[in-house]
Amino acid sequence: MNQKLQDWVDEVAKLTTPDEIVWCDGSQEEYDRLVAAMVAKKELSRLNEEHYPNCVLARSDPNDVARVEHLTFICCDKEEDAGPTNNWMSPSEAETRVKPLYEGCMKGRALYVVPYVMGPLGSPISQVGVEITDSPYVVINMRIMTRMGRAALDQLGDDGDFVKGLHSIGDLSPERRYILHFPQRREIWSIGSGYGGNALLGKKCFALRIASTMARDEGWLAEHMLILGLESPQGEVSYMAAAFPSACGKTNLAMLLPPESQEGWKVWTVGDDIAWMKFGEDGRLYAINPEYGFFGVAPGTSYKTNHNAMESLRKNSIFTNVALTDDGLPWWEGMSEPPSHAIDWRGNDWTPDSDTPAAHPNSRFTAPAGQCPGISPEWENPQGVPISAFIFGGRRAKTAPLVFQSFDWNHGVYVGAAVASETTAAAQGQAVGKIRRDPYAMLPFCGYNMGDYFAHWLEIGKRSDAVPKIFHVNWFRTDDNGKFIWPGFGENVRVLRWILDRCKGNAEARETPIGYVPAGGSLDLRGLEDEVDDAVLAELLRVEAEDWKAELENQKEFFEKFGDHTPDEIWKQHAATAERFAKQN
Ligand code: O2Y
Ligand code: MN
Repeated sequence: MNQKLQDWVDEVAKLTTPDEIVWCDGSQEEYDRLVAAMVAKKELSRLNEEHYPNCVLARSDPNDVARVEHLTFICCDKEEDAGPTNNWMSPSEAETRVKPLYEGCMKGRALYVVPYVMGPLGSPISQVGVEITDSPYVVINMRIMTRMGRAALDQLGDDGDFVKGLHSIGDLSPERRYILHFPQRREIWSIGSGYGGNALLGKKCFALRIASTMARDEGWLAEHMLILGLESPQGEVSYMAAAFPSACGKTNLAMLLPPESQEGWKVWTVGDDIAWMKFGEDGRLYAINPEYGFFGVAPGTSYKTNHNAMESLRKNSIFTNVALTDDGLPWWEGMSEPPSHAIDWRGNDWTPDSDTPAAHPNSRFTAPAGQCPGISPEWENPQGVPISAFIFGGRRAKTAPLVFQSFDWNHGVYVGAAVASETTAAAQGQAVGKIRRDPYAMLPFCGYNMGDYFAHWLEIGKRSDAVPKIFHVNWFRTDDNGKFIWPGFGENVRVLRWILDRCKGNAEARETPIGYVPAGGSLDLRGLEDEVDDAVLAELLRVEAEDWKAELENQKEFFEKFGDHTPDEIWKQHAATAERFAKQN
């Protein structure tokens, strides 16, 4: 028994006064018992056993349906260390303002101790966490999303350290909801929410906010990136990690199925959301997926848009806030033809004539990653997979070409820092088309000052000559009528192939002021000629000086926010880009 863990559990139990303490072992029997108890209390319902075996539906409180960035805080000593893009609360204010909310909060409930490992068991890149929670919904989700229970206690050992996560649903009131991170003492407090990223503390709270500070201190990377393996017809697999802001199709890219015209090419999924990377002895960066499952957004997911995601969720999965058909099947907008009647995510009758969506726009499926038909044979390799390319991307109607490669590492760090996306109404509930800067897609997830984070990336590049090449993609370029001009989805494998060819020095490129774009003929468009003719390709790869003038101004305003924390090198790269445009004229 780990004494530090026992002492912490005792301390939390004294504060929260639960009726009982349950140490979770992560077994199937424990999972089944928890599900059965929740079904009996009508907190879950079982889905059609024939079509969705061992699957359940959960409905969250209607006031608790998404991450709450405005209630998410970094609690370090100095506000400056949290930076201007994080909310900050001093650790002493956390003690007086938030800790009292935990007093007696588990009375009448069980306290579950959930030990878990982020990453493959025994991996030198993995880390142990323990979440204390009073939510059985959290326990069953954690069992899918992490390696949970006895195996984690074994990995922790008698004297190992772990990240502490204290979670209570509290009274679910948004007025008493807080998600706090203490990067210095590697601790998380979450109260007042039972949903997703607020409550499954291994994911965004640990694997990104806390881990990004550990990575800075220890010289590695904790990133909001998918990891995929691209296999050539000759059977050689190369790995890439990619960061995109939300609503850019990250899970779809991680699970891409190449079209028939790309015979022999295959994409393997290693992870769809988070990558932890450390240097190997050969100087390459090796990545693991710290997660064990997918917590995917349901609306828009279909056999047409993401076949492998649909196959992943057909058994042993939890659905949250989706609709329920009269046949006991889960349904959401974009999945298939709407049913003539369903029960919506709030539990009300719904028909296609209803004014409200059947599934909540942020409804989710929690599915075991091992059920994905395209899961990489290497996804549990404790050593991780060697990364050849980093890919950044955003949703841009104009400005960003389909793909470009950075000139070198430092330029690529600047490209990552300048990632931005135009909002869709569904994604942000804001005006459509507004530019939101989201460096490395980490804006809501970096546990420290983002200016220092850029500096950390620059430092990583100094450590090795074998760091990945850096690229930027944009699947969302439109014509003057607002119509997408790149087909996207499976066809994106053509761009991945160009990226791979560039990594191997096998593809021609044309230099532009922002980086290298594919030279004529180097992007394989065979079979797409009708859709992507020469004029469309020219538009997809156009780097328009006027657009970039506005873009550079917008970047400047953003980088200024970080004051002295923005590294000089970022300003140097920004100025060099402007100069290259000036020279062009
Ligand atoms: O709304 C939530 O709680 C989940 S957010 C999420 C879930 C899975 C993967 N990525 C995200 C995200 O916000 O980046
Ligand atoms: Mn994410």
